[in-house]
Amino acid sequence: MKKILLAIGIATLAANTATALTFNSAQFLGIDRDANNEISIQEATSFRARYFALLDQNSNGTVEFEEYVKANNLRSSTALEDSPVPLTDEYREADSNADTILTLQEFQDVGVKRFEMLDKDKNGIISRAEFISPGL
Ligand SMILES: [Ca+2]
Ligand SMILES: [Ca+2]
Ligand SMILES: [Ca+2]
Repeated sequence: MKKILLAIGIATLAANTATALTFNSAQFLGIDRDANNEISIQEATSFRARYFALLDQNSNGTVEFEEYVKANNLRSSTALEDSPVPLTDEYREADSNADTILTLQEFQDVGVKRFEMLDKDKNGIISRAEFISPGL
C-alpha cells in the first residue's frame, strides 16, 4: 500500500502520467497519511523525505542531477544514454548552492517554502482547497 501511494505521488510529481485522479487528489492522498483531509508540516516533511529517498537511487544520501533524470525518466528513450538534459526548474529551485547535488536539507527547505506558500490562511495546515499545483 505504501509503495502504491508513493508511486501515485511520484507519477503526479512527474506530471506526465494521466490518471483518473486529478493532480490535487492523487498527490494529496499520498501525503495525507492519516487521511484527515489536512496536511501537517510533519506529513509534508515525511512525504518529501520519501520522495527524496526514491530519487536517491544509489542511496548515498544525495541526489545528483543524473539520478534525478533517471528517476523521473527525463531522457527520451531514443536519446543516447549520457546525453545532456537541461536542469529542470524543480531541480534548480531545490539546489540552492547550485552544485547539481541535492542534499536532503536543500530538498526539505523547498518543501517548507512550498508548504508556507500553499498554507494561504497561515494556520499551519494545508487543506484540500489550499493544495494547488505544483503541490509539495
Ligand atoms: Ca544518490
Ligand atoms: Ca546542492
Ligand atoms: Ca491552511
